[in-house]
Amino acid sequence: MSEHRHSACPLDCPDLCGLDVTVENGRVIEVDGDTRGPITNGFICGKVRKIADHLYGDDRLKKPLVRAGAKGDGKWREVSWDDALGLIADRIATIRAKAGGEAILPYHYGGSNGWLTEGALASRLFRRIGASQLLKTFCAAATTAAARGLYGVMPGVALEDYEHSKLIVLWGVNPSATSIHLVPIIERAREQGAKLVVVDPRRTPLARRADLHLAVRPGADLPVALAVIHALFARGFADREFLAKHATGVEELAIRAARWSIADAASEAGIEGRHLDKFVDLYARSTPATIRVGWGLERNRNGGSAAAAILALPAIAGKFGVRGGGYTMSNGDARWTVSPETAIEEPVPSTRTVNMAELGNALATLRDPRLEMLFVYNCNPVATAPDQATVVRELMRDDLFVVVHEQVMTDTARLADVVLPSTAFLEHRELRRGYGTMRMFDSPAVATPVGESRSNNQVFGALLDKLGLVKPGDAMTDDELVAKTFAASPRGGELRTELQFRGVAFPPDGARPLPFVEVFPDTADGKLHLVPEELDHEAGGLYTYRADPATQAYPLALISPALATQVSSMFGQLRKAPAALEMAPTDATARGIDDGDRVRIWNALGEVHCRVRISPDVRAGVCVLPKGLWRKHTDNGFTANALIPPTFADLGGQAVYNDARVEVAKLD
Ligand SMILES: Nc1nc2c(c(=O)[nH]1)N[C@H]1C(S)=C(S)[C@@H](COP(=O)(O)OP(=O)(O)OC[C@H]3O[C@@H](n4cnc5c(=O)[nH]c(N)nc54)[C@H](O)[C@@H]3O)O[C@H]1N2
Ligand SMILES: Nc1nc2c(c(=O)[nH]1)N[C@H]1C(S)=C(S)[C@@H](COP(=O)(O)OP(=O)(O)OC[C@H]3O[C@@H](n4cnc5c(=O)[nH]c(N)nc54)[C@H](O)[C@@H]3O)O[C@H]1N2
Ligand code: SF4
Ligand SMILES: [Mo]
Repeated sequence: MSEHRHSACPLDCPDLCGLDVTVENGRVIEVDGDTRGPITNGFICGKVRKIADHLYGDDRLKKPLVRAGAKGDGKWREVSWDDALGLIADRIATIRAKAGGEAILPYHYGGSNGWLTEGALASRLFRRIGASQLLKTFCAAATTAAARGLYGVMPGVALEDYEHSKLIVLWGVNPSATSIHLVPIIERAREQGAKLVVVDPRRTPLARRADLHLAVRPGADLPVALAVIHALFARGFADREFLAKHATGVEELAIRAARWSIADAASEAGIEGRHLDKFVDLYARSTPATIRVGWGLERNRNGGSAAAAILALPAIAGKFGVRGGGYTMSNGDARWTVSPETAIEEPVPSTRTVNMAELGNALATLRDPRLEMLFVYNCNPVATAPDQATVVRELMRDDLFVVVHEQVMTDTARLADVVLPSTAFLEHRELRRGYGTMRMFDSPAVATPVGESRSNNQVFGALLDKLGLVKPGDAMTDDELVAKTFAASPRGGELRTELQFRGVAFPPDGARPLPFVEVFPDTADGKLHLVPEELDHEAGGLYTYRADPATQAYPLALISPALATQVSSMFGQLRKAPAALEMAPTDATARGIDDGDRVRIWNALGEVHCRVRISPDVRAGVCVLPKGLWRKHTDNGFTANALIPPTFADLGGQAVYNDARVEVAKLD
């Protein structure tokens, strides 16, 4: 007997789809989109439509495993949960007694982005044992710092409101792969006469159809945005009235932007000045105009300042105040008034913080104490962290105890001492608010967990218990954690009722709040700060351009955009096709490389061997190797991440995935 159940997709994707799941005897048979919220409108991506391949595939972990051979050689012994957790609890206790809690580092990122799996009991456990803390910088650290610095916590233009725009700017974002439900909305807007501008080093599917494509050099968005700001001021397009009422730092920004003429910025970005002029004109004259700020542009040395300059544009040009006008960054900043933090019930200790983007270095060099245990959950750092060669080498260190809680045997799990099988989102309850669409879902478990897999809160709850760290009154189960979260907020009861009866809830300002009409910056003075002091200090001069790091030895910029078929590295086990480096025809010819050749891509950090695909869609000087590939997808077991420096952007400690510089040569 099959039955239909409602759920929601908590994967790291802006769309946050409501799902209609067909289940038979506890097994997922079919998944499709539902119609409980706007946008999804009954259809979803292929990744989740085919999630049964992930849930029930050969790579799914079913039992706790303990390493039985040398690190990474693939020999495992199946053990009971009690033995596995006992082993881990003993190790935690011994390390704490000998070296202190800071010798333990929890290592985690989005996994599935829900509130119940992202923090909750894991946060409580690692706080109570005084572990080192992780600064989460893989993604959105620079853009969030910029957005919060300028606007505080303020939601931007709702994705569904793009339909009302007359100009849509996609800046460092590729919705055709990463937010597919925005594409039909953009298409509807275009049918109603909207123009489309794409700023991206690649000719993405939407760039191909755009009215204007600015194929900037990676990392050159800052001069481009500053030149536009300068031109808006100089050509009388600045909305002085709006700025006087709502902004601070106007003159200071104008002075800093004046450093960049259209000609200089165009030359730095490798685009034509007349195209940038056209952009200024289009942007100034179109209303409503909105900018979808993506994440491709933040992942370089200038990423924070670039995001800040782009986010300043709608204020300078007076684009707020109408439906479909402004910008969209993360709509996770909708004012939910509830926070999962309230259920953790343990304050953040004053232990040291480790930036996750330098995992390899931290393992190699941190002392007093040295890191002795890494506990990985919701994350696959071997495939997703920078400086992969160092990460791999350090994870294989004999005196490091590595625990990985995972759904499938990932490249990271392979290097673990203990692997714990994790449930997937249809197998556990999840509470999740969107960072694209402004809605929240409470999705119950709809399928039977595969094998002996357990949810994050089951695992971390059991460890708290084994270590004697449970306190009276602690919420311990998913249901208790949800109840506590809502009970702590004045609006919690209302939200809970909405979720219970409609299955979906919207923020108090609604799902489409109008910036500067219904929602305003929540900064101390309610204004937007164009040159916020904290950011200026952190960046060592906000809006200061750091030059392209290319050298004669490593002249090509390597970027690694998202694949349509995966979410970062997730679902990579299902990918059969080997990796291919995309290169511009001129760069290939200059190196005597033909389409399909095997090549070596290298820099001082490492090298990757794979095939090459010559593509007219990549601008000269840039090559592309997607994010999230697994080691099996290349000829030498290293991916783009082996070439990415463990350095940071100018804000937020952000990882700089799109700042690698490399050389490429034909192999054999
Ligand atoms: N299918 C799918 N969906 C996803 C994901 C996925 O992996 N697969 N990942 C999810 C996650 S974790 C995130 S963060 C989002 C990311 O969503 P996006 O921001 O759309 O993703 P990216 O592909 O990383 O980058 C977008 C574009 O930036 C361009 N780019 C690279 N460097 C620069 C630069 O310096 N300047 C400019 N202007 N553009 C640049 C790339 O060519 C790319 O087309 O998507 C989410 N959705
Ligand atoms: N080269 C390159 N690398 C990049 C980027 C890039 O642009 N270029 N972008 C970065 C970006 S944007 C991001 S967001 C990061 C993402 O990097 P990661 O956080 O490592 O994300 P994923 O690759 O999705 O891996 C998440 C893992 O969590 C597991 N998981 C899912 N749900 C659960 C759960 O409930 N419990 C447990 N225990 N595990 C679960 C999944 O099976 C998956 O293996 O990657 C970054 N890496
Ligand atoms: S990954 Fe994105 S598009 Fe696919 S089902 Fe989930 S929310 Fe929807
Ligand atoms: Mo991300």
